[in-house]
Amino acid sequence: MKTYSYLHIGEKIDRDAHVICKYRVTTDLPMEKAAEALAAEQSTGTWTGISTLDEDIFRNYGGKVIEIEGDVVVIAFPEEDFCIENGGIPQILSIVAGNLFGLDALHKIRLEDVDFPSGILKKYKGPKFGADGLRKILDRPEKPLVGTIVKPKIGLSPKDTAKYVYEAGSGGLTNSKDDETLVDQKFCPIEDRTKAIAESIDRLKEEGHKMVHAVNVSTNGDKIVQLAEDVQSWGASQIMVDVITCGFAAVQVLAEDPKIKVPVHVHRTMHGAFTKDPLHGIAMLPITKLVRMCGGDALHIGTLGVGKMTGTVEGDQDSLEECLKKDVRFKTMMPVCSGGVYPGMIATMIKASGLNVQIQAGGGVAGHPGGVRKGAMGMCQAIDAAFEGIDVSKYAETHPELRTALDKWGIK
Ligand code: RUB
Repeated sequence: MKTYSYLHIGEKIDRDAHVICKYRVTTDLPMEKAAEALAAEQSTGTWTGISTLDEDIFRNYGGKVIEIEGDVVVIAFPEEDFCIENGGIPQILSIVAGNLFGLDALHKIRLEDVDFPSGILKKYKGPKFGADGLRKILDRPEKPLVGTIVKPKIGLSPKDTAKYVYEAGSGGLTNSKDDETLVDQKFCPIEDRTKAIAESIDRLKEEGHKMVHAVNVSTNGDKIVQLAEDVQSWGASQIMVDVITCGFAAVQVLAEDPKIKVPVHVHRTMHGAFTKDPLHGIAMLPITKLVRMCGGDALHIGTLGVGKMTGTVEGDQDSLEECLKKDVRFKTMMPVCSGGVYPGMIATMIKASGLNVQIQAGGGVAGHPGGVRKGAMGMCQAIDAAFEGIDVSKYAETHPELRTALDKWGIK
């Protein structure tokens, strides 16, 4: 039986006719062998030679190992291996991030990056609003957006949730959102919550302050579009979806629904299962690319090394840059820094992120000794200090809400 080599190192390939994937591989095999096993499994091969593979199939559809550098392997998959209309991101992932994770010969493997050819990219629409659209809605052209996650995550009634949102907006926050575990529990039905929050946001608007609140519509595939449309009809100013638990297709179907006329906030709960190990899983960079293609308007990217969740400055910066890159066909997407955020870390965070971000705090607002409104003020003051380039302790001398926050949580 003829054997085929998937090694094409040094050969010229048309990068715009392939999906190019970069993997970090940990294995006892010689790296060439591991790379070949990977390219074979994800395209035209399997663990043994097969009588049904011929030259034409191999040439047209076989994955090509085009680079090996230390533990990094680059594989180019022909564009024809993908079917976007019927298949989409689920089918893309089955190739670039599929069986390969289970191959016993690879102790660990991490998808670090993926580049798509223009033929695939043009089948996606990207964000409807994006970072600029969100800024326009909020009338906040330059400063970082500043938000909160309503806390406690679960347990508040619709009325108390709406009160929290009103207090947060009165303190100056531009954004608030449901947490990932809240959807439609008995203690806080989504219809009542959305309507009550909409009233708070209308009241803030009458008082001259613009704010949006993302209502979590993460649910089963057969229900998500209807729920999002319902939530919008009840007055939601933004919707939220969990991309990992609901899937990329859920983000896409919401973003591309012509009836949905509010931005889509994308949370990433569960990502730590595959992003945390630097040698195994999937980096946030490919996730970010896919969410932007699918039309997320804002995406959690981490806190650039200062918050409560694991993450590195470099890794989060990669994701942030991918959200805001201009040389792609899609609108930019608002990077969201969230998870254990409090006012005393904002200067450090902004130094690493720049100003085009949404910074949000749950505990860092609701944990303020003066309550939600003062907690929101403390966050806004920390953002203002960083925006104006004033040392946070100095700024706190004339801003008591910030002073209280620094006294409680310190400076990082
Ligand atoms: C925020 C919170 C969010 C995290 C998720 O609450 O718990 O769900 O942002 O992390 P708090 P990530 O401000 O009280 O920590 O954004 O990294 O996905």
